[in-house]
Amino acid sequence: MRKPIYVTMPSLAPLEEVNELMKSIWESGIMTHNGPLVQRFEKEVCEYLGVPKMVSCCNGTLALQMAIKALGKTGEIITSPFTFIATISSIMWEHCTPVFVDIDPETLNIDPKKIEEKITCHTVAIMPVHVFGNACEIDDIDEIAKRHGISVIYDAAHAMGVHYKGRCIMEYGDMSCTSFHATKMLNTAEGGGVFTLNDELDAKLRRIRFFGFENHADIVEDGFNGKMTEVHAAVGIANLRYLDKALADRKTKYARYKEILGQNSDIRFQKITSDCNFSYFPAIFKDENTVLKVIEALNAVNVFPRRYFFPSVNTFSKLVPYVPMPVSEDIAKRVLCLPLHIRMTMEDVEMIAGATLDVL
Ligand code: T4K
Repeated sequence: MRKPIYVTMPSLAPLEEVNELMKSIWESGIMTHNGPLVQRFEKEVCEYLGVPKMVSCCNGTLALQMAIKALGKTGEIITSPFTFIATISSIMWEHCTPVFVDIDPETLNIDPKKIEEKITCHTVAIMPVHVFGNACEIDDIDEIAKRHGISVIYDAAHAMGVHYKGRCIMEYGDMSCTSFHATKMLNTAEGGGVFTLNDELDAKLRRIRFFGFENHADIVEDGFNGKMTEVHAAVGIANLRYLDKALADRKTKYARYKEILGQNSDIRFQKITSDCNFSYFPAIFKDENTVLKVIEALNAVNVFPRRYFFPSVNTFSKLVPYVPMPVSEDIAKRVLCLPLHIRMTMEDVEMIAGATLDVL
């Protein structure tokens, strides 16, 4: 039996490069509390992306929570039902209420045309998700937010390396939050980051991340422990050197999948309107039964695709009152992410695409 092929695997720098950085931690004994490697990771990510600042933290969920907390308001936050549960749980942990707006069936991102009808006097922010690294319609969203005097926090967990109108996507909105989880384009094993162009917000995020302390003296915010450790930063610094390679690899393999699967007009692909990092390969089938058959056929050859994102988050009735989101619920039943990562060969891509076509 061939080795299992999972939906994703981390892109990892050679171990010697990580060890070299680990040695410096062992020598200094500094393991956490905004140490030299965390500062270096933040600086190098910013240089790579061409952005001024990033506040790193211990995971992408906490990055979202820190951003919401930094707004200093509670109320309704408009978001997408086609996302990972963390988008919603971060809103609820910050004592806000998620209000869903359905997605565009082509881009799979929040439909900007449907946002305005959900804005009320309780709305404090919009939290769109760049789903699978596909840039949202940022101009439309930002214009709506400005007109209504509400904030925008982008869930950019999937969007490392994406641009919008010539600028890094992390520069948009009041804040953009990313994830450095093992399954993401750039990983620190676990990790996250918040980007903002607003110096006051940046300073506030740093205080929130460190229990609410100002200069290790007075507590001036309702903070928590959101710090990234030196060990995680070391992994990130080494992996960052290989990010270009990882992005290029995904793009080539994505194109090959699309070339083969595009032969069958029953399979649809996510529409890219501006830019995408091709971090996932979502294929949309004609019905749920086909998805289940494809999973069964691929599992039989030791291949493990994933139903990102199923079910649609608005249907988690233990967490949120059910409000129908017909487009998201329909797509969630029919979408399947096929394996896409740097450890796969092009032959793996061709084999998986072929085995998928055989089912249809
Ligand atoms: N917003 C959005 C839109 C998100 O998608 C996410 C997270 C967040 C916010 C929150 O960010 P974080 O707080 O997680 O930083 C994964 C990830 O745990 C999660 O980060 C991610 N999104 C979500 C979409 O997927 P699973 O349930 O797929 O993990 P798991 O363990 O099944 O891993 C999938 C495959 O990856 C495995 O089959 C093998 C491979 N793998 C996984 C791990 C953990 C490895 O090769 N090595 C590993 O260490 O959740």
